[in-house]
Amino acid sequence: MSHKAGYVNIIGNPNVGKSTLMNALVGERLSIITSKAQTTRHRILGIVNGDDFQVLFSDTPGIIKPAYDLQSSMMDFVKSAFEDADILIYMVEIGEKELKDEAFFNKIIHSKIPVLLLLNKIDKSNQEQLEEQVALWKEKVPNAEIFPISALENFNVQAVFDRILELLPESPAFYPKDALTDKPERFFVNETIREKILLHYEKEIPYAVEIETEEFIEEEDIIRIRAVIMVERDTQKGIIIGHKGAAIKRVGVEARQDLEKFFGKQIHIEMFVKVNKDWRNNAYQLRRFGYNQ
Ligand code: GDP
Ligand code: K
Ligand code: MG
Repeated sequence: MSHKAGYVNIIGNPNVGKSTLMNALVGERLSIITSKAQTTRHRILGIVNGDDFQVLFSDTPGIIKPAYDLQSSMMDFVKSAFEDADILIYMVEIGEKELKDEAFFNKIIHSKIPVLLLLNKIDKSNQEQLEEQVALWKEKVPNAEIFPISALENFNVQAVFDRILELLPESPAFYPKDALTDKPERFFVNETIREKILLHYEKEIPYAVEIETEEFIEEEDIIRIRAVIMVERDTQKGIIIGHKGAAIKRVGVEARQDLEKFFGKQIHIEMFVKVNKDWRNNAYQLRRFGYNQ
C-alpha cells in the first residue's frame, strides 16, 4: 500500500485564526487561543494519522516586525515553516488587506509548492463581502487555491483536509503513527498557564511572562505539577500575585481545569512567581525556554 506524509505549515498575520484551525484539524486543543496577538510563540506540530497518511500540521506565531529578541526567535519559527513545507496554508481573515511583511508575502506568491489560501471567519461576513474578498485574494495570490472557511465553527475545514490529502507527497511517516505532537507534556502545561495569563492580565504583563514547569510527576491517578511564572520586573510579580493572592489563584484554578481535560487525569498544581530580569532579550534564557533553534 502506498503511503503519504508531509508538512503542512500554517502562516499568516496575528489573530487570523491559525491556532483555531490547527486545533480543529487535529481535533485536540494543542495550541492556546486568545484574542490577543502573540498568543502563539512557538512552532507547534499537530499530527493527524491515518492508515495510509500522516499529516504534520505546524502552527506558527503571527507575522510581526520583531521589536525584541524573543520576537526575532518567533519569526525564525515562521522562516523555518517556509523551509520544510510540502504544502503552505496562508490564512487571512475577512476584511484583511495585506501581510505585514513583504518578504514573507513574496515567498508566498512565488512559492513552488502548493499554497492553500484560507479566507477565515466567514461567519462574520455576508455573501457580497465574501465574493468581493475572494476576488481580491485571487488577484493578490494567483498561485493559491482559495477556501472560504470558519475555523471557529468548523465550516469547510473538512474540504481543506481532503484537498491536503490529495496534494500530500508519497512518503513514509516521519513520526510514530500514534504521535499527536512533537512537544513534551511540560510544554502544554506552560502554554495552558500562559493562556490564563493572557486572558486575565492587561497591557504588557502577558508579554513579559514565561512559564517553566519544573516538576511534572505522573502517578497512577494524579499528576503533580510545579510551575514557575517568570516576569521581568518586581512590580510585575506583585501584579501577577494580586491582592491576597487572588489573581494567581484564579490562574491556578482555571489552568488545572483545562489540564485535567487535556491529560484526562486529576491534577495538583503549585505555582511560584520569580523575577528573571530582561529574559526576552537574553540569548541564554531564550534558549533555555526553547526559542532559539
Ligand atoms: P492566531 O493568532 O492566528 O493563532 O488566531 P487564534 O486562533 O488565536 O484566534 C484569534 C481570535 O479569532 C480568537 O478570539 C478566536 O476565537 C477567533 N477566531 C478564530 N477563528 C475564527 C472564526 O472562524 N470566526 C470567528 N468569528 N472568530 C474566529
Ligand atoms: K491570537
Ligand atoms: Mg496562534
